Amino acid sequence: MSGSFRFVHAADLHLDTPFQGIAGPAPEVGKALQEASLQAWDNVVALTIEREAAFLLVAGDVYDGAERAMRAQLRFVDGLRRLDAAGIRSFIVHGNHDPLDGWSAIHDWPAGVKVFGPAEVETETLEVDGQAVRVHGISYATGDMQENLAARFRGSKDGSLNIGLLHTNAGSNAEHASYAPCSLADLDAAGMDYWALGHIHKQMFLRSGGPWVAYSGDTQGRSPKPSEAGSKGVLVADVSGTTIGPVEFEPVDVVRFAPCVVSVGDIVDVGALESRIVELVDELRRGSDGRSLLVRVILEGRGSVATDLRREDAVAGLTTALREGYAGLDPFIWIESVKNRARGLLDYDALRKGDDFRAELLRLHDGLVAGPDSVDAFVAGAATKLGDASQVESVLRDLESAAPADVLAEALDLALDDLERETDR
Ligand SMILES: [Mn+2]
Repeated sequence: MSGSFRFVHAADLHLDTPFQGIAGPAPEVGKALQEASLQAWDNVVALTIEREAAFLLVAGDVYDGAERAMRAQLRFVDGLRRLDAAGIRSFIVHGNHDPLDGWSAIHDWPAGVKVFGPAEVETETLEVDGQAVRVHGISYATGDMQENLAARFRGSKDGSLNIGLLHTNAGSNAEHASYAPCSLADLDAAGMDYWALGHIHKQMFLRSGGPWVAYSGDTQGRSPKPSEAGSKGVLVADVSGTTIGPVEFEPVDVVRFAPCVVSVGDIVDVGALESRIVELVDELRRGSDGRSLLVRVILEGRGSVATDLRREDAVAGLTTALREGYAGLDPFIWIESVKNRARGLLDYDALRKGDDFRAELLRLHDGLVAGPDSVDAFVAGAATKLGDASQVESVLRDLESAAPADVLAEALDLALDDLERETDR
């Protein structure tokens, strides 16, 4: 049928980004990281051509800083040239990391490229396979954009497909800085069929149709933070007439940040811990689409092994041993760091014999679990003392599925942990 095509939505390329929070990488890892954002961009271009997309949308933060490294600019325009040569148009807006008042070494863009200006929402109209498509966009003039730019967008109700291209914090996501803030209602009201958004680095759909409101996320993870971990890529949207869908995620990243959480509860010694970590990292490798991995190992829970891990240089030694085990692999695996949050086993009986607050807490706990009715009375009493019963109730609602004794045991553990930490100081 006519009007069948696809487009690719990318954002937050952060070309030539400096990598944050990476503990002393090996030289080959450092080199790979330096290239990663640029290679991810090359992957975006290759994927767009391979999937025969009609156009590419880039929703801001092409560059990481106003300085805009020369090689990042050259690599970007190189990619756009390849797209143009393949007859694929590119639509670009700039965001808070790469506002239009930054230095640009490129003044002459390939013919098929549209860089939206900052003064007003501009509209580009094209025809793809007999379907009229209008791409609306606006760039940030300066980095500190506080205006609700989404409110300025207006779609055409003439049978055309309307796409909005914007760098924004939609729905006030508290984990990200608030630039060009707007609400989901603002986006709904604009008359778009698809909102290609940038700024939030985690891929997410705020709406899946009517209209689509999508963040493609960044193209290459940049740190071990949760929003930067896991696969990174672009969205590929299939269109038929004015209907969009499916919209699918495709990874384009080169190096992937992967958290590896290890519960030390049943681990007998450091040797067994190392084996367990290797097993978990193997699992991560199998699910990594052939990408190189930067693994942050997080040790959690209570176990006897925590005592040995507390010895000087124990964690550093474990880190080195793991790194040596993965040396020379391609794609590489680099143990970024080992975070030791494991806690020692508590000898409840010994604590009960004491005369400190921990002993008192244990006696309170023991009394409560002895009689099921007393748990309810305790919760009611605690709610009164806290002065805001709803707080306690809402916590309990979250825990509804858990048995009261388990909840109490968990609370006891947390409290004893805090007290232990106080004693350590
Ligand atoms: Mn960004």
